[in-house]
Amino acid sequence: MLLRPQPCGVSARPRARQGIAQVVRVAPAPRRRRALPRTPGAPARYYREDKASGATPANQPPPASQPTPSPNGDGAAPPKRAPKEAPVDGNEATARMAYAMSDVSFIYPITPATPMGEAVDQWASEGRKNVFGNVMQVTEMESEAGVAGALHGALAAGALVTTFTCSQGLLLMIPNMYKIAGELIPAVLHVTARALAGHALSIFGDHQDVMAVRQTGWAMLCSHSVQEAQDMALISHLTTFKARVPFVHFFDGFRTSHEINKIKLIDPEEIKPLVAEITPYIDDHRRRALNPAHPHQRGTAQGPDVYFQGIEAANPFHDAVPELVQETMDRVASVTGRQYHLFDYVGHPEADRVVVAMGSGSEVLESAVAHLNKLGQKVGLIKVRLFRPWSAEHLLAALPKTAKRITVMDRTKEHGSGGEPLLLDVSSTIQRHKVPIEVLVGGRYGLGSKDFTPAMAVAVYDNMAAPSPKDSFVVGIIDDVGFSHLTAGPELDDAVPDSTTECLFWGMGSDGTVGANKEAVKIIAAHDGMHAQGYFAYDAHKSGGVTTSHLRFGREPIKAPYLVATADYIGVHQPQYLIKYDTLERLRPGGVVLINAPWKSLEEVEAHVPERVKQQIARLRPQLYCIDAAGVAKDVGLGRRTNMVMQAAFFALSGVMPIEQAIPLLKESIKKAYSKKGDKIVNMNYAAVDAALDKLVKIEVPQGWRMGEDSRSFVGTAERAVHITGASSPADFLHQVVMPMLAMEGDKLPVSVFAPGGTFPPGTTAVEKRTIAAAVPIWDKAACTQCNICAFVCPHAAIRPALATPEELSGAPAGFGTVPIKGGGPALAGFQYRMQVSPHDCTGCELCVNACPDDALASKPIEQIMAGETANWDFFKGLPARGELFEKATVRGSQFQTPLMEFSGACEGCGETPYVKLLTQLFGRRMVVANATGCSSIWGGSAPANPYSVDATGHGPAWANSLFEDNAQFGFGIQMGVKQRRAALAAAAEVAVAQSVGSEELRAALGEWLQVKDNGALAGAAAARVEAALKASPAPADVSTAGGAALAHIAGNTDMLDKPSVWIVGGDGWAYDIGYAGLDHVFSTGEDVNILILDTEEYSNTGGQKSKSTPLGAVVKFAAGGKSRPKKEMGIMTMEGYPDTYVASVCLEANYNQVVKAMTEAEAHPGVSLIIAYAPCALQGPDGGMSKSQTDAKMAVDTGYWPLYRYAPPPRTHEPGTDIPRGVLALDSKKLKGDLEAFLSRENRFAILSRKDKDAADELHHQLDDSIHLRHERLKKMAADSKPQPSAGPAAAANGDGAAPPPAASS
Ligand SMILES: Cc1ncc(C[n+]2csc(CCOP(=O)(O)OP(=O)(O)O)c2C)c(N)n1
Ligand code: SF4
Ligand code: SF4
Repeated sequence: MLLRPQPCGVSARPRARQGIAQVVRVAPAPRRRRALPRTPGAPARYYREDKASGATPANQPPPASQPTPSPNGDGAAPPKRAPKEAPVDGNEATARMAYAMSDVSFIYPITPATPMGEAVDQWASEGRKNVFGNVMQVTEMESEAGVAGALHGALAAGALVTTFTCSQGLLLMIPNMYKIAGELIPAVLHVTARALAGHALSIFGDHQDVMAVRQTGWAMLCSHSVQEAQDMALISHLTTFKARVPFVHFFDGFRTSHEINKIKLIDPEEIKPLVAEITPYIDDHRRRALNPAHPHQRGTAQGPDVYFQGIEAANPFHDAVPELVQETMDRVASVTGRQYHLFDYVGHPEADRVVVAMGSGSEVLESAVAHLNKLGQKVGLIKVRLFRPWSAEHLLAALPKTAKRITVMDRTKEHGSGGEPLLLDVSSTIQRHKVPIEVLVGGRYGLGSKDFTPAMAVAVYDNMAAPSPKDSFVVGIIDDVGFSHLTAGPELDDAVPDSTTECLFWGMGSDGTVGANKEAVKIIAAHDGMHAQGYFAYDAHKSGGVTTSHLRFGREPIKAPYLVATADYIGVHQPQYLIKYDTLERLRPGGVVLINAPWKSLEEVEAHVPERVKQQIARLRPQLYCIDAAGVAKDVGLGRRTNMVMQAAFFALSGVMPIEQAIPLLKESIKKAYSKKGDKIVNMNYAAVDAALDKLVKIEVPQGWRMGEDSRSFVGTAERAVHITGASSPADFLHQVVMPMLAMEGDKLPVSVFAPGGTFPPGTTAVEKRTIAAAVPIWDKAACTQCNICAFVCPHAAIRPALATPEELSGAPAGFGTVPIKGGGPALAGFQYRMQVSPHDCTGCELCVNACPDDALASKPIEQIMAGETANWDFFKGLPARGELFEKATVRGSQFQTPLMEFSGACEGCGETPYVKLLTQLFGRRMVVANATGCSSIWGGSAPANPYSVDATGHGPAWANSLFEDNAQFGFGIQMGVKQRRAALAAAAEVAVAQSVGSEELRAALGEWLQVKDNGALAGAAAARVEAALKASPAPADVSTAGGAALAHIAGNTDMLDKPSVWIVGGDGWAYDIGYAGLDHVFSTGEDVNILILDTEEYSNTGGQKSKSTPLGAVVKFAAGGKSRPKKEMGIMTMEGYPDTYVASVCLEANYNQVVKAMTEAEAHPGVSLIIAYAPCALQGPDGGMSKSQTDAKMAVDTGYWPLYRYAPPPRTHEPGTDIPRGVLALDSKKLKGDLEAFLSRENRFAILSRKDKDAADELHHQLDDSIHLRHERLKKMAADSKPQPSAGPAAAANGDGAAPPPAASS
């Protein structure tokens, strides 16, 4: 083991500094890397000029001009002046060029492309000018289909238009993409290439989406790095006008879009000459536009006589694209000095093995090429830049004549195809041009952002050298079903330059680690001669999840688009992660480890870390440091914000730059970030930096410590997972899949453990045990009045009432205090009551503490109560559920029902989850949920965490997510399927009864069931009787008779006996915008479905963009200047447009009873029901955080900002000659009171505009006030006009399900 005392970073200077008490100077071990020698005689890059065909198309596409002379032999002129260098991510790099080159943009959020839309919206709102001197006009549309339509229209009008999207969004654009290409209109669409939703949704990167549009006729240009994202964006914009072919410019989602790297920025000023060159083509584009001054018609319908020829007429334009792209590449190179080609070859000039690849993976392959050639092999790589139009000639020109074996790497999968798309293109080129090679194989890698590393790339080249190479292989996963995988060796020593420092940070979402690391990248990259790269990986939790930051720093450019594999520095910012995850697995021997913990000695470390970590310390001999960041932050007044402390410690220990230079830069960045908040905050952060350096503690690990010790106690994945979950005997799926995934080791799972089709079992969050609360509520039995409101408001189902007999309590832990149950009559006599918290599942949001009307809950630090309350919770879980003793449809009674949605991954205090939790308490055992994509599909369905669970009989919500845009139709389809199956079941029951088959009990039970089968409250009991009778006398085997067949049918479909309760759930972005057309259609059908809109008044899941529910004056993303139009009145529109729909507007945190009533009534209504639920969200920025969101919710209702009402439609028929019945509207928030401005000033989304532009805010708030009063008057009138009918109240009238009709406003 090497232990030379030299810095792990690029700075060789000692990091000695005044005032680091107790710190032994850092002396990280050296990297075990050697500088890469150049392959003798081989240039670093090798490109073969291709021969243009020379033919000029007859029907006049613009000819390619003469290539610009290439002053340096490589086609690239040196840049005129030193370009500005800056750390940016791929999205920003692209958006800068898109903004500079376009006048109009239509946008819609989708991860990971959203930041590009946000950037252009922001720049436009600041009045930034593009190269044409115009401020871009930016409009958010209702969906990507809408974006594509608007794009087409603006283009047809002659505008310069761009947009940004990926994945499902790109799929929605396909119809218009055909149109735009068919009409030969120049445009650029920037795509962060992302996976598609198939067996599961994935927001991560691969090429499935772009491959799904390769047939639309758009040119497709691929960027392989952050630098290229900028350069290819520009090349696309410049070429499209000449070519009259629209361009998709794409790069890898997350890997490139979200990687921060130091690049050479193109100054929009310096491209003006290039723009001047294409001005005639831009003018042509405008002249071709639809214009009554010189009209023409387009978009005609054509018959068999001419349609075909019309398509072929465009050929010359598409044929000309490759030359035009190359020409633009050359022109751009003359300005930037960076020369690209349609296919760039790198590697040995006489390579016998060549890989063809596209995207960031090619950068990884390039490091393998360097490594292998250095070992004396002859390998090469062709990087595909222009994918469409495919230019076989240019590919062949780039391919070394010596190549005998070729592998094509695709980052996509096409089930059932003869090969993935890039492979097919290369194959056809090879075959049609009769290229004499021995082997051509294809492989897949990197789907859904699976890491692709240099060692895997080496495996690809090794495969090619084998006597019979694997074809259609995968790399990066273990395919133990088809055995198609290649096995990679150890990671390479020389994949990054020797001078590079690699760092890995383990943080918790919202603890500031990621933000601090982004700042560190900026600080270091700004340093002369330094390069920096940052990549950040998150888990699926909305908050409190794990983040890992992968940072690299060095003196040479960093081309390493993969995770850090051997870290010189590891920061463990949450000490519990040492137990939960294998945090040190990627540590380089002798590297630096910093743990955020108050431990001061090796003994203390030993006492707290698991055996596995001790073994790693013994084996890897890190330089180990601890810091009590929480203590430091508290002392300087920063409370729980430990990020500045950890960042200062990082600069002190990592050695990436001398500490005496780093500290002033860090302080400068503090000043920049916090000066708006005042000197006090700035000084507190300064103090945190200074104190951090003083409080670092070096833990000396003696030579030979624990070496040679028995490692049988080594904790493996499963054991660690058991530790996390607290489970004692993990069942198969949990053990094999869920637990390794929870331990962040899903990457190691083989194909065979997954259920094909992507299904996951219920209730897995119950074993997750995140333990993220700093303090949890403890119950005061003397003060409690047993209202159950705390449980009612808890978003996480982490506090629940217990009911037990004295006998059941005999084995209770000592701390399990109870009191006699209050009320409930004889049925409850003798029962004891308790309110129990689950300390591992509570998020510490304090909603329950603030909601308790009796002050019977107080937050206590988790370490004080953990042991006792864990034992209490475990005991509580063993008590019988006693929901049946209570009336469900009450606030108190609902909380005695076991929630069948628990411990979701939502943010602390989320306002969406309590609604869904309550639904499961009311109807969970018979619910089917169609869930739109959005926060509710992420906290509700991020594998392996499934919060939907089952009751003691195994019944519980069946949950599915189709797509964001089609959820209403999906839920409607479920209902139609259910309806058809139940109709067949009813028909069979009728036959069985009529033909007197089966036992007498069965026939009686069936007869009864037929009476009540559509009544949700009664069908369950009748179903149980049918099932019992069937069990008692099974169906006869003879299915040849009608009666026998009917009985067999009933026996085979008992799961349809109880009435399914179909719920269509989603956010306002879905309901008001992208899914509205579907929703509207479902209203029109009158079918028995229930719709719940979780209305956060913005697109929460993608970071808070504007929806049509966003109110006037709110500053959200895509409305940087404040929303200037009123929100859509979904409830009023529905009541007026579809009066037979049940409609309720509710706010759980403001009126508990009303929401229970509304849900009960909605479910009982036999037609369509709509509940619009006000859902406080962290992104609204309530004053005091989510723990105080209840105050905001109450003010929202009091001021009329959020009205409460319930509308019951009239009966569907009425007696001739009587009055036509009307629906009944109950306005539950009758009077407006309170001060609207006081409410608005509590919420950052409104307050932000008041701070920025008081006059604009006053005006918009005034308009908002007016609209609230107008709506209130309107609702009052609607309520007064609606007369209660004797038979009104669909619930009572239709099925007697126990729900009272809403009272009329007058009653
Ligand atoms: C076609 C398509 N476009 C965009 C997205 C990205 N996307 C996923 S969720 C979401 C926002 C959801 O907002 P909302 O419906 O209000 O629900 P919330 O997150 O607020 O609960 C968006 C834009 C997508 N999944 N599919
Ligand atoms: S603090 Fe929040 S998560 Fe914990 S029990 Fe209370 S409401 Fe539930
Ligand atoms: S709705 Fe808001 S609070 Fe709830 S999970 Fe989404 S972002 Fe978090």
